[in-house]
Amino acid sequence: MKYRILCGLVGLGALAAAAFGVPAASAEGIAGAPAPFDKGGVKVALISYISAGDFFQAYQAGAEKQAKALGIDLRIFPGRQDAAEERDQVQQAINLGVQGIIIDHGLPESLKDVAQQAVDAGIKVVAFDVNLDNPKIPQVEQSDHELAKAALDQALKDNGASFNAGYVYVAGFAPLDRRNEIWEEVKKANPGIVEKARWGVVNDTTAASTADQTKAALQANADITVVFAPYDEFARGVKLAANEIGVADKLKIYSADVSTADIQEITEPGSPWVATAATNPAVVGAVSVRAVSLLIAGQDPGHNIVVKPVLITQKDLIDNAIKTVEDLNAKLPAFGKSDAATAAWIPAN
Ligand code: SR1
Repeated sequence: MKYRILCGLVGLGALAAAAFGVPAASAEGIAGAPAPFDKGGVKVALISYISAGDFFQAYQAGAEKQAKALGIDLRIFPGRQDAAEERDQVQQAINLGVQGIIIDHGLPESLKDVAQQAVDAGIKVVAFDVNLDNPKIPQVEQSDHELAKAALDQALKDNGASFNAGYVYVAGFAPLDRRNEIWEEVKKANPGIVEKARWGVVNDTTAASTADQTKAALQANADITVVFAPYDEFARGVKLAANEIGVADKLKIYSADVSTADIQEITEPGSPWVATAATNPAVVGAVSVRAVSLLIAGQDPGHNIVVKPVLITQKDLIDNAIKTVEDLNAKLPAFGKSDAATAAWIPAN
């Protein structure tokens, strides 16, 4: 009897939601959605290369929220910066019989063939920030060119076209490689920008390891006044080092990404971290789930799915009393939402 009442309530909820134009997910599926979402029970794997850090945690949270709204059983495979393990996880997901796989970052050479195996098994695959070079696999990205341009335009605005720079970069990560293309273009267009030192590391303690490297780089190049650190873990490391060696007042840091903890670091008195260009990573996670869901439903999300970044300056944050990512969502609608990979049957989250 209890079971019947519960079913009745779920059914009424779905009807009410549909009446207001918002489909609702339940264990039985979404009323009016295409198969298999009309019946529910869709399984998707989210396989990450990196899980630590604010960006990746928020990305995962956004993916989980959107999956829940779609009634998806989302299996999360934690990323430990281990290419062999990530590859193995793709094979595990194939064996689990999932209908969709989201591959979040990673090294293309260790993933291309297993991703193709998944496609051959009829599994729909979407890649975020890893170029799998496969026409069947849509690519989600944050428009890294635009993101780097926005941060570097602000650096030029604040510092003029001649300055000594430090640059934090690790080759081989698609978003960092795309941001690097813009850094190279900007240097070429502005010969007064001199890259005095380049450093960087991506590991399970990226900020702390970057801080160690930054201390050495800044001590050896006391004339660096600008650091381009286009990943928030890099920027945190540079800021930590600048504070520890007492040069924060002579330095300006331009970065990518934002989180509530980053906003606190950017707005604290005397912070050298003056601007960042960013998307809301939770929105990117939601877009990734929507893209794979469209594929599973036999619909086309497009091959290049782009979430647009916004420029966030220290001054804007302070002037507008923005303290959290939720404040940013409220003040900047373009940051809090994306219309990428949407459809009338997909519930907003
Ligand atoms: C190691 S790659 C780090 C970047 O991935 C995502 O694109 C985030 O924006 C982050 O900066």
